Amino acid sequence: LTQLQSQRIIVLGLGVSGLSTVRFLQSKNINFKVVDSRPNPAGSEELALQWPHLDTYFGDLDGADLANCDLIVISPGIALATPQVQAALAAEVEVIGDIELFARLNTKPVVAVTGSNGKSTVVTLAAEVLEAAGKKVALAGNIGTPVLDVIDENIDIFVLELSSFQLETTSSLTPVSACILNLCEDHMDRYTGMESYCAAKQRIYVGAQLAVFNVDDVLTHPLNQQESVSFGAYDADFHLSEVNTESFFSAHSQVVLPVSALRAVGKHNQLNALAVMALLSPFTLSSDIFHKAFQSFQGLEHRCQFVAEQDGVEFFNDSKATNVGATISSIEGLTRKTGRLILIAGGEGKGADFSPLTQYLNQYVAELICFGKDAKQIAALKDGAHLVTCMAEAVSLAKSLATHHDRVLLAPACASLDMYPNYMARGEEFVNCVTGALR
Ligand code: UMA
Ligand code: ADP
Repeated sequence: LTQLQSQRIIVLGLGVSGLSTVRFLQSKNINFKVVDSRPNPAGSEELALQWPHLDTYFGDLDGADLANCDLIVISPGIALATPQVQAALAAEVEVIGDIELFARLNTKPVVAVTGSNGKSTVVTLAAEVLEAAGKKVALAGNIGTPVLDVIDENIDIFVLELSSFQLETTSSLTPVSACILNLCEDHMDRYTGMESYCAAKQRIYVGAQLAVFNVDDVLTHPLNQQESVSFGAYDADFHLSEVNTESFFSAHSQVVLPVSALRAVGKHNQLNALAVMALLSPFTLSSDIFHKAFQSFQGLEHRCQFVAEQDGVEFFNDSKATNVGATISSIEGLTRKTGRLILIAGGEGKGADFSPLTQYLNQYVAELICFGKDAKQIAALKDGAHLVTCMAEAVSLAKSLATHHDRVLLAPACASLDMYPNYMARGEEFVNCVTGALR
């Protein structure tokens, strides 16, 4: 803190994390300037209301003089490759994120999770298990609550969801355990390819006391020699096993608790549960505690969530399926012996290659309905796909195509930002279109 007090600091980006950095630095009486490339950034109203006298610069970063300071606390939404940020780095300005600031100041244990899919589910379940064990837990990071908002709270353990963007600017985190759940193409508009995306994710293991990796996803395996445990369906430290036709979550070949204890459905959630057990292994919790938390955890909103049933047709909202991998796991999770699957997809594809979807669209999806910016690219993968212009049309068409025992799934494989403020708004519109028309 003393060092921060003597530095010329720029808080770059005024969204949720920028505002939180402002709040934190203000509370410590540290001086700084706020910069955002947008003329009217998300947090500007709150800033004007609470701290009208702060030094600010909003607009083209060319005029922001980023190279003329000691430290930039950058928001995750701004790429390090931004030319003005590169110029600052070349001028030996230190550029860190809010997670790095947190890591330098925090003294409490941290459990950290990254991956392409399942992060929010895993951190939430992990936090609930720790709470069931009587711990005071703060759940923060990419999930929504910025870490600096909770750093001063009376907490036993921090459970952090970390994005690749956040990891790029973090180097001092020393988690008790850290996990990369899985890796599939995402955010290809920010990375030059899978290699640089994976390299950002691998940073989570660097200071970790225990690396938790997915045995079936080689990209998640730690690159360096370090203490590690694996999770996965079969040949892993934390795995599934069958005893007298019943499935169990097991650790090192010892049965821990029945899979039926987990209320959240789908094979991917069983893997998420195994990841939680592996991540929390350093805390030596009893199986009763896992049992209790697994039973009460219902899964998160907008993730493969059951919405309604009408005339024997079930509707599921997986608006959070914002990349190809998530949509594939959703299709697999909802494929059953009876009835057909009708998929609604499309939106902002973030430069992704959709071709891995082809096999799943043709094998498991009976009708494909697409809308949004990159709809045509997805529709092109399946003969007879339908193109519509909005959610209301998509749901209405899905209803007219569906018959008894069919399932209608919103799993867009795309971000929502071409048409909605966020994936929640998209999921809510789906739910409204489904239930509104049901009345
Ligand atoms: N932006 C500008 N100019 C700026 C600053 C930001 O145009 O000067 C734009 C960014 O390009 C981006 C948007 O503003 O489109 C928001 O960026 P931000 O860095 O201001 O975001 P915050 O509001 O601070 O929220 C961030 C995370 N957002 C991103 O990484 C884009 C939130 O994750 C996170 O919950 C929050 O910090 C608290 O830690 C959201 C997210 O979409 C949920 N994450 C991505 C994902 O999960 O796929 C990585
Ligand atoms: P994240 O925070 O990484 O985006 P979420 O828990 O919010 O992860 O889930 C995002 C999407 O990924 C949802 O569509 C969900 O159904 C799917 N999903 C969850 N866990 C997994 C997993 N282990 N593997 C693949 N997909 C998953």
